[in-house]
Amino acid sequence: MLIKIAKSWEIPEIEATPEHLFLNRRALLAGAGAIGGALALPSLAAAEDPSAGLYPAKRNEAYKLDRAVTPEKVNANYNNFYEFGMSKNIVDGAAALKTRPWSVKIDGLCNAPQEIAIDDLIKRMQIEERLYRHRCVEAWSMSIPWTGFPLSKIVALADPKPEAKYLRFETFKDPKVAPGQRQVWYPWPYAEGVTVEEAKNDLAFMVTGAYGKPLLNQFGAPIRLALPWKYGFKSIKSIVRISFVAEQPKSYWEQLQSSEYGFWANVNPKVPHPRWSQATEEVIGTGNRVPTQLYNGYAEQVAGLYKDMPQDRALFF
Ligand SMILES: Nc1nc2c(c(=O)[nH]1)N[C@H]1C(S)=C(S)[C@@H](COP(=O)(O)O)O[C@H]1N2
Ligand SMILES: [Mo]
Repeated sequence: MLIKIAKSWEIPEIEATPEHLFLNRRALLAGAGAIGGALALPSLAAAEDPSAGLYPAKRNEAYKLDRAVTPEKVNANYNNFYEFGMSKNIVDGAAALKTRPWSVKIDGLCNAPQEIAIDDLIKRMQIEERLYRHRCVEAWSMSIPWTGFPLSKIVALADPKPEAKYLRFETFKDPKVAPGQRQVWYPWPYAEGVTVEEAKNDLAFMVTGAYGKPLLNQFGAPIRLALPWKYGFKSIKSIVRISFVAEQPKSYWEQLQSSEYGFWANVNPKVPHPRWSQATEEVIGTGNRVPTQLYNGYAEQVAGLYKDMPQDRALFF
């Protein structure tokens, strides 16, 4: 099928309606008022973090960027973390999240189900630094020095049974600290999923740090995912549970609006979101708008994962 696609320079102004406007519409429909204020609890200062001594980790030079790293100050003040509010300014709200003690439960169809304390997990997994691009479905991007370990190591640790076809990830649920979660008509906790094959791809990265130190709360401390070839909403933050399952998991966004946020969510400049173009992206902090690349520029590493799949499905969004 031929689809007429406007060249990036033909696209007038950013048409993107951010994810949060969709959420706001729902909030209005539900007749809700404003979100309550966050509790003013201090976050774990980087120096007190039990894993602080492991940073900065050695950079893996195989992961290069074609653009500058987004300054930490810019990135750390422009975040999507709907548990803490609809705006990009969730730093103060996210400070209420207590990231110790914290553990990650691994369960479902695997031979070694277990619950691991976060510091034991980080120590065990030989963390490294990688420079990754990040492309939000809202048509903006950043570049981040993440620190962490390949998701394939979690697969190896869990030893999945042959029936396991997917991993399902879940974020914490605690409406006392996360005001967004008091809006009970959303499908909390935030959840996401990938196939076992995707999880074994070397690019799939469990992130425990950024900019040479343990993750700041707004980035999804103490552990989040980075799937740089997929739209950013797949990169779930503050993970408490990873389950090996037989059926394709339904993500938070898919439950809200499956016609706009599908399971695969592979970055594809040629397939517009139903409400805006994906042909270009605003590089946050630079004022520049650049063409978006297929699989966000990672086709060489990941296109093979989807070769047997109808391309219109794999590359929908
Ligand atoms: N638990 C949780 N994870 C989440 C989100 C969220 O709201 N809650 N937002 C997602 C979206 S839409 C994006 S673009 C990225 C943003 O990551 P960043 O703030 O580090 O740029 O996190 C993703 N992971
Ligand atoms: Mo996003």
